[in-house]
Amino acid sequence: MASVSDVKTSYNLENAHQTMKQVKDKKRDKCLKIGLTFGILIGLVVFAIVLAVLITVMAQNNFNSVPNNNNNNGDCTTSEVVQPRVTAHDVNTIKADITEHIREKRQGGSLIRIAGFVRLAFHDCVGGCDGCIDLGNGENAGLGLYIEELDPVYSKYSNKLSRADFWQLAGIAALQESGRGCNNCIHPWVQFVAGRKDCSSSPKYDGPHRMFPNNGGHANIDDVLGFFNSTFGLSRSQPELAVALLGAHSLGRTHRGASGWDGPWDLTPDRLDQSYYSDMMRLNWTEVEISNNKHQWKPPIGNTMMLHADMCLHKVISPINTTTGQSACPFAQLCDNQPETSKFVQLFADDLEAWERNFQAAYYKMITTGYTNAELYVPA
Ligand code: HEM
Ligand SMILES: *[C@@H]1O[C@H](CO)[C@@H](O)[C@H](O)[C@H]1NC(C)=O
Ligand SMILES: *[C@@H]1O[C@H](CO)[C@@H](O)[C@H](O)[C@H]1NC(C)=O
Ligand SMILES: *[C@@H]1O[C@H](CO)[C@@H](O)[C@H](O)[C@H]1NC(C)=O
Ligand SMILES: [Ca+2]
Repeated sequence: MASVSDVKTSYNLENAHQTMKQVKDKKRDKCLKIGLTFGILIGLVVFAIVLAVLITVMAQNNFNSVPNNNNNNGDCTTSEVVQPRVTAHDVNTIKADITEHIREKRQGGSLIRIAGFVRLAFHDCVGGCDGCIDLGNGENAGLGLYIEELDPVYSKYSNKLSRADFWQLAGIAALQESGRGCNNCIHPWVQFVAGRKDCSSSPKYDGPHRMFPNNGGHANIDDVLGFFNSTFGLSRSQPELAVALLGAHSLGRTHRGASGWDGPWDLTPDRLDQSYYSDMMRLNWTEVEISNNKHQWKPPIGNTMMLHADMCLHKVISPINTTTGQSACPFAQLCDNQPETSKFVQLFADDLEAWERNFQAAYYKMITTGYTNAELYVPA
């Protein structure tokens, strides 16, 4: 649309230039006949009149072209939208329904679905948030249960929003629930925007394999920061965004039956508190092999853990043996601090507000992956 109006404008300008040239030529003839002084006077008057006419015409053209433009835009948008817009009222209803589901599934007082829904929201946005998860990809192991459980809830609202939007709303509802009544938690305020489109096989996915940073569990700092840069546009020159987002591991746990790793990152798996960062800094972590070619980090006491992808934010643990997954520096206290990111692990362990701010920004980038601002809308 912009190019059409640009062409129109330059066409008018060209006409104007040509008219101006003709006027100037006429003026020169008169000058020769009547004499220099009188000629200049007449010329100035004619020039002023023509200029006034030109300005009026051009102003009118501009005035006309603006509403035309808007009408065209309006037509395009209307013809593209298939799904009716979800309203703010709908969003509140659906979110309350999801929250009720999270509370129903609590186990031993812990709201274990909070972590599951946040992980689902993350994984759906790898390759663009599209309501589709490839359960044949080992990186997605364990997500099938959450998808199955959420589907009866989604089917109540499938005429109002895409599954991709619904999963992101579930992630936001989970984040909100994790902060309820928690003073030492972040309370990230993430604007829910709608307008995502499901892939045709939703909730299954049958397109080309999507890459995760895990690299068979051998991830190092370049894998992790490179992944967040290329997948979610979290710039490598602002590693604090990646460090803040990975703090989502303050929620949930790894499962032997899913990824094969074992244990939670901290002792508060339904709370987005700073333990993930402070434990990483404070505890005497040692690398252990928990099964063939699978290594994780363990503290002296307790069953918590860190993946290589977590520990590499704080310590230089590379090179990691690509066959065994073993770190070249298996005692974290003896490893160098990671020069790019360790300072942000420290910052977020100390400063709740700084973590919240960076988490919020990074999370919003994640959940809008694959869409332009024009394709998404804030429900009204
Ligand atoms: C370098 C990037 C990442 C790696 C290598 C990674 C790896 C993993 C692994 C191996 C698990 C365990 C899965 C299982 O066995 O059940 C897991 C769980 C989880 N991840 Fe990540 N993750 C990454 C980034 C993220 C991000 C960006 C988020 C969210 C913003 C996230 C949120 C979670 C949550 C909440 C869980 C717990 C799920 C549950 O308790 O069921 N992760 N992650
Ligand atoms: C970060 O992502 C941009 C855009 O995809 C890419 O051009 C650039 O090479 C990436 N940088 C790194 C260090 O991965
Ligand atoms: C940390 O753990 C290692 C390995 O278990 C041990 O040798 C070392 O003494 C511990 N360091 C401290 C300060 O406890
Ligand atoms: C990786 O570990 C295997 C088994 O211990 C060993 O044979 C190999 O040399 C190691 N590779 C590197 C690059 O250190
Ligand atoms: Ca926690």
